[in-house]
Amino acid sequence: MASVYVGMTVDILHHGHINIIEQARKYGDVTIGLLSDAAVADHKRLPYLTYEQRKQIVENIRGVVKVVTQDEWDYAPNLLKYKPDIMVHGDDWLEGPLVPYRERARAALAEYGGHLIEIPYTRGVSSNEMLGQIQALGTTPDIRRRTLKRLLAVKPISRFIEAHNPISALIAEHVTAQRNGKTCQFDGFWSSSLTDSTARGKPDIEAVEINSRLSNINDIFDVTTKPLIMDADTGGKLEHFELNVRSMERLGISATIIEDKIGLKKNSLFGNDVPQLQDEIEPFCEKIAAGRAARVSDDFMVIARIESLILEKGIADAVKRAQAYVGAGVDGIMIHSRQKAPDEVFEFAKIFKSEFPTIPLVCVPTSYNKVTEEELAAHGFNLVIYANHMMRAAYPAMQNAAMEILKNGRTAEIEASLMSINDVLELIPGTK
Ligand code: SPV
Ligand code: MG
Repeated sequence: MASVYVGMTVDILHHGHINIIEQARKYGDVTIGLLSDAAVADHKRLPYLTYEQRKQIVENIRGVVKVVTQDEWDYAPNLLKYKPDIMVHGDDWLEGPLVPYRERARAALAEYGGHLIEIPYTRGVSSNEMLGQIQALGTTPDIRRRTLKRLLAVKPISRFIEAHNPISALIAEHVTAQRNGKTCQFDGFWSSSLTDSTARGKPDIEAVEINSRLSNINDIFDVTTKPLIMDADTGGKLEHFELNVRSMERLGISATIIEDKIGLKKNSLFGNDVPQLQDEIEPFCEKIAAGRAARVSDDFMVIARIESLILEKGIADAVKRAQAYVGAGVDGIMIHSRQKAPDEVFEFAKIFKSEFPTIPLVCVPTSYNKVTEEELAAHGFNLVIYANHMMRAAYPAMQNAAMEILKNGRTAEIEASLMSINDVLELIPGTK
């Protein structure tokens, strides 16, 4: 029997997959190259089903003799490794973004004398369309919550963006862009104390009470499916933090980040320009441990944010605190800085990662904004948070619109810079 290779993701199993396997088995014994979560997450949204769940499904499809892991979006490495006589693929890759992958697969097959068979793509079915339907159906708190840990396990660096209301979250949920031949999207949302406070016209001093913030997140969760990390400021009193962890976890929030400050909290980007106090190590460790003990599931993460660099206490203080917080069981560390260059967070990352290579490291590059995700990943960061950019993008546009209406006594002048009513209808399903 000839050996036949078919690469697949199989998140949402449909008759298109069955058709292709039915066709493939006419040529020989079918091996499915099942794309790993990492391979998919590099190009698309993380699959809803885990690799193990997807594998279980595929192994039980008639005609599948073997399942191997395809660790890359590119088929070529597996073709060269397994050297199947035949590779079968749908003809949907004759045009569009998959063309370079087709070329690489052809070159790999040519290297050892394998053959490519392209079969007509099954009409009227598309995983992408189905994905849209799943998004319309929504998700559950459990599935949403555990997505962050899955992302951290497979992506070199995950990217989260601030969302301060459902419409900003909807934009963050759906927006995609092409970069280096890959489709990029945001992996999840940051519920920022700064932008949640600003949206309510209040200063960022822990004045917006937790129930108001959770209610806002609940509204965001009504219309989105991606995971969310909540900025819980200092975490408040230990006893309150324990209760709040329960509420956050129940809602489906994936992680909370608490900062090691005490007293009247001021926004970190002010640094020592305003009076701010850092907590002692011991009580903050107790708060971390209490928050973790309050969780019901292991999926919810308590991440500690170190403010030593913000308060100009130096790298050694930041490292000492990181060691203590890890000792208290923390699930991740965020190192914050308000420098214009990333040098000090890179220095911290180097020391931290050499001691704790598996503990997720988070950064918020608001001030050192020239650094790229690739550079951050290369220096050991696992998660980047764009902490306030949706808010800062929206309000100047509103201010300008309001001013132009006043100036002109009508709206014609600003129409071209506004979202069209059709785009509004497109963004909000069910409006029409
Ligand atoms: C926030 O977004 O509220 C943060 C990050 O805590 S920062 O504003 O940089 O302090
Ligand atoms: Mg904050």
